[in-house]
Amino acid sequence: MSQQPLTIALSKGRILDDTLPLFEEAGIVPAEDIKKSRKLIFDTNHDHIKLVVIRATDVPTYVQYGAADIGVAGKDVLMEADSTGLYEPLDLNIATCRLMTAALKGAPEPTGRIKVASKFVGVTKRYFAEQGKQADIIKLYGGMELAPIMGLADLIVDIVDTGNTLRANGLEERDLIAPISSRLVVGKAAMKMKHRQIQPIIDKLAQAVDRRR
Ligand code: PRT
Ligand code: MG
Repeated sequence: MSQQPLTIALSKGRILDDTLPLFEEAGIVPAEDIKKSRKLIFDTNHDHIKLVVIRATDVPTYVQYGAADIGVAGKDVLMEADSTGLYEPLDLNIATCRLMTAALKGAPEPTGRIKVASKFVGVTKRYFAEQGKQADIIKLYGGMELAPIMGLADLIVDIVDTGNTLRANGLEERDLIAPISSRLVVGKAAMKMKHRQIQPIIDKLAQAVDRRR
């Protein structure tokens, strides 16, 4: 029986660096060097599997609308996205980091109405609401570390890995919001319609993740 075509959406940037070796271990290899190409769509060693390489924040959208069947995205992006049309069957345990609050080193814990700068507006709003704290969320698109220095915000919510970026800017970690890693996501419609194709891919990736533990 012939295989239905399958599209996998990969997050470009730092997640891609960890994704490609894992996919190779699971037997899915792009037909050309993705990092040396400006193309966005790639054939693979499987006739029926294509890869698309897109902005991390766009991956849930492609998978949710069924334009891609499977995706790889950071948990931070998934927490911020509306992921009602998605299953999240596998933690790939790659691109690991932490979603944290941070403040100027030594600054007192802010009280009253707190100003928080982040690009993760939805997650930040929910987090402070759960804490029972009043917070004004200020949306930024990058360089969050600058906000407390410039007096724009008391706290930031950002991704931390080694902590070097915070330290270099005179900031320190405060509270852990969530440990982050990249996840395999599958569209709910795709899971139903293409289960026979998709399940073996989930299984192979799960084995590759296990072998690394
Ligand atoms: O950069 P751009 O705006 O184009 O896109 P992007 O930021 O969405 O993509 P990219 O390639 O930066 O990848 C982001 C994804 O990688 C996130 O969604 C996380 O799931 C994951 N990830 C893992 C990280 C980090 N580690 C990480 N360290 N994303 C960002 N960082 C940044 C962080 O924002 C901070 O500026 O690295 C800095 C902190 O690192 P340390 O080591 O100094 O603490
Ligand atoms: Mg980035």
